[in-house]
Amino acid sequence: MQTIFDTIKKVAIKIDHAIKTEDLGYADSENSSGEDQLKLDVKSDYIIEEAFKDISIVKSLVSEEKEGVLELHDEGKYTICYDPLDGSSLADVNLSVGSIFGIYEGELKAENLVASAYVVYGPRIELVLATKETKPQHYRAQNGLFNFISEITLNEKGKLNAPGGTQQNWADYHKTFVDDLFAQGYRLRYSGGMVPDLHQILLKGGGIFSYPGTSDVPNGKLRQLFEVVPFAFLYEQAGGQAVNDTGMRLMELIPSHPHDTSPCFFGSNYEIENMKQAYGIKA
Ligand code: P6P
Repeated sequence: MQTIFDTIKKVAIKIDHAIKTEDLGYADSENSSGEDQLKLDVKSDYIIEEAFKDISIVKSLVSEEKEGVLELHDEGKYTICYDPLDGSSLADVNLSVGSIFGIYEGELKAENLVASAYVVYGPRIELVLATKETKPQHYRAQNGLFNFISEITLNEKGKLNAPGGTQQNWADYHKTFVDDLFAQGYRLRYSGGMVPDLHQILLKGGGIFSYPGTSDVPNGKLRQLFEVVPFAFLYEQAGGQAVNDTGMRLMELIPSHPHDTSPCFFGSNYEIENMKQAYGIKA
């Protein structure tokens, strides 16, 4: 696993350089979800694929930017599902973006995730990773090297509220849930970038990020294998919870297609219990 983590560190430095030096324009292509691709999306995906293609323990790759599974090594042990540059359109307004990696062993379902990592490209390059044996480990890059900062633990209750999705399409009970937290004094922290938004809650001790099913997107927008499950793993390892709109653990998801999405709630225990109550979910 260390080889995979070391490769992610190398990839992070290269993608950060690309963000800071290359064209922010659109490529003349779409990803498998039909979204226009930025040249940076394509470049970041290429950097990651090139980095992992010669690592024999990597069986295959699944990218948000490509359809299907890229088989690499028959004798490999791990499949890496990744979003090479999540929230990439934020780069052209100089907001933070990120890369997300889910490392799976065996069938591509949440319970088979054995490690997770994400990189935040912001004022600094930061990396958070965890295995089943560790709490999330926070690193910060300096002069191209990643220095360990601390282990991450979520408080029982936080102060930050990151409500995603188009508000006019929220269910009434979801709006009540969100507004109730603000009435309790929670601070709005939402940039439209999943990685920096979830990173902030982890580093600031807690709160909740929600991207619910909505009338226009009933199954939510965020992809299970390379966005939702890797963060669900990290939030649970940090002592928090990660559930869908029925209260099911996101770590029990079984996607039927690599690009399946899910409504998702990541947060400290107090806020997730608030959500379950607002959604009428029996404890
Ligand atoms: P909305 C970025 O496009 C992304 O996939 C995530 O990074 C982010 O959390 C979400 O979409 C934002 O979506 O609908 O709030 O703009």
